[in-house]
Amino acid sequence: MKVLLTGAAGSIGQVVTLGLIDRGHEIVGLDRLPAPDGFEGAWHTADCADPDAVLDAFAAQPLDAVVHLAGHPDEAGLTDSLTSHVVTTAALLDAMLAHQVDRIVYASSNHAVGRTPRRDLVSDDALPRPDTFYGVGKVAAEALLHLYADRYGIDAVACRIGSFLPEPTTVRNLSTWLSHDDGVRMVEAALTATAPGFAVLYGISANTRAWWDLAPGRALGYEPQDDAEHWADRIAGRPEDDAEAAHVGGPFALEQFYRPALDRR
Ligand code: 15L
Repeated sequence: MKVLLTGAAGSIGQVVTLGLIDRGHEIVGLDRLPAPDGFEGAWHTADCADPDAVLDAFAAQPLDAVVHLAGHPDEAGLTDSLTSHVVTTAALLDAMLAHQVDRIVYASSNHAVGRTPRRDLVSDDALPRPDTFYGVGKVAAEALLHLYADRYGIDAVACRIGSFLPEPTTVRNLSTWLSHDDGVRMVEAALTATAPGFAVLYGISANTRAWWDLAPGRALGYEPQDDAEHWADRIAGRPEDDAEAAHVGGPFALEQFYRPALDRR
């Protein structure tokens, strides 16, 4: 498939770009930053929050699908979070309609349900329960994807990613880890699943201590191969581990992240 991949210069973007190219896909990169050294495909240096720049990128070549990974990966004020996650998604969805592109894979986050108390496995029928304004942005972006799926028949898979890291480094990561290889498997499954409509999957590896249900992902063809448990003996406990295990969003659900929604002069 020929895929427009936003955030292609970022930490997830670079890994997913290489992984999809290895699997025979063609990547058109889009990022506010220039292409990383060694990237040889088409590249658009642009901000996804700018609808005209996004339309220009779509007009430059035909596309089969979009993988939307761009966005500030951390907590911020509400206005910035809405721009980073919702406005960017809106610009892409409108450009998709204008250019008859009908598949988008979205990098949502576990923080869309992060304030869910840690008890049972959380599945795709969990109510939105963000732990931060970052999480609110992800919930709202998912809602927009759902609206476009219902109105226009777009296929939109929201991947609620756990902790995308080379290896797990904390006790929480033993539950939340998404390995680089599984991250590529997840995106490819979401790109190629037959007629998913709007769907949610949890982007974690096949962790023995998983906090989220892998069944929705498996139904779309995502078969994770790695397990954070392999690192368990090497991970030292920290005083904050218990607090981080109270809610599935871990540290983002703690009081240290409380802040006013709007920045004031
Ligand atoms: C995320 O969605 C964030 O982008 C990342 O910074 C981590 O906080 C990760 O979730 C996580 O929960 O470990």
